[in-house]
Amino acid sequence: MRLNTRTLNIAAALLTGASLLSFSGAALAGAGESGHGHNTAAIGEPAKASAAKRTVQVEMGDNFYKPESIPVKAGETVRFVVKNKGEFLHEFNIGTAAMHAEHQRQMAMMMEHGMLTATGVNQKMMNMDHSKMPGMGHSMKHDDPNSVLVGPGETKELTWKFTKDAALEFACNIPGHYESGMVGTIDVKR
Ligand SMILES: [Cu+2]
Repeated sequence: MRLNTRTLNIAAALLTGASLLSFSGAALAGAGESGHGHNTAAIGEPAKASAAKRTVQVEMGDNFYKPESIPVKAGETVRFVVKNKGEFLHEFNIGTAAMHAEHQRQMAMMMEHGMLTATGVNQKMMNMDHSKMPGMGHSMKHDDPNSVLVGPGETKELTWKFTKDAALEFACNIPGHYESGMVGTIDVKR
């Protein structure tokens, strides 16, 4: 385990002030929902690919999406086929701007603890018990139903049912990527 001074300093910096309150609050809230850190009911629900009448192809690069906006209808089930043409690991995550901000903090932790690298997922580190690490619950895993992590050259799928009107975003929450443009809009309208 890598617990040098730098790790601790960065963890401490991440956990100061307001972020400490919101991070531990979210971790507690997440503990009751079968290990998932997010309450996804507000944005819709995961669905089977066979339930989708529409497929949207999404291309990811370093660091952008094509297309940059995807309009959907409330009640529609959409199958997203996400191809990573870049050289780095990227995420396709459906959520509100607030959910992405929260997820960015978690992914910064996963990166810092070696669970994620610039090019992939370290399954051994991801499966370790992280309960002794500052700010990390033992259920800290990248297993959110509204997200896929796609390695360089890989293609993955995510099928989502959008239940009600909402201004959502698809985003990559790997540290630095959202800020450099890996975010697009999903307008859900009746
Ligand atoms: Cu990315």
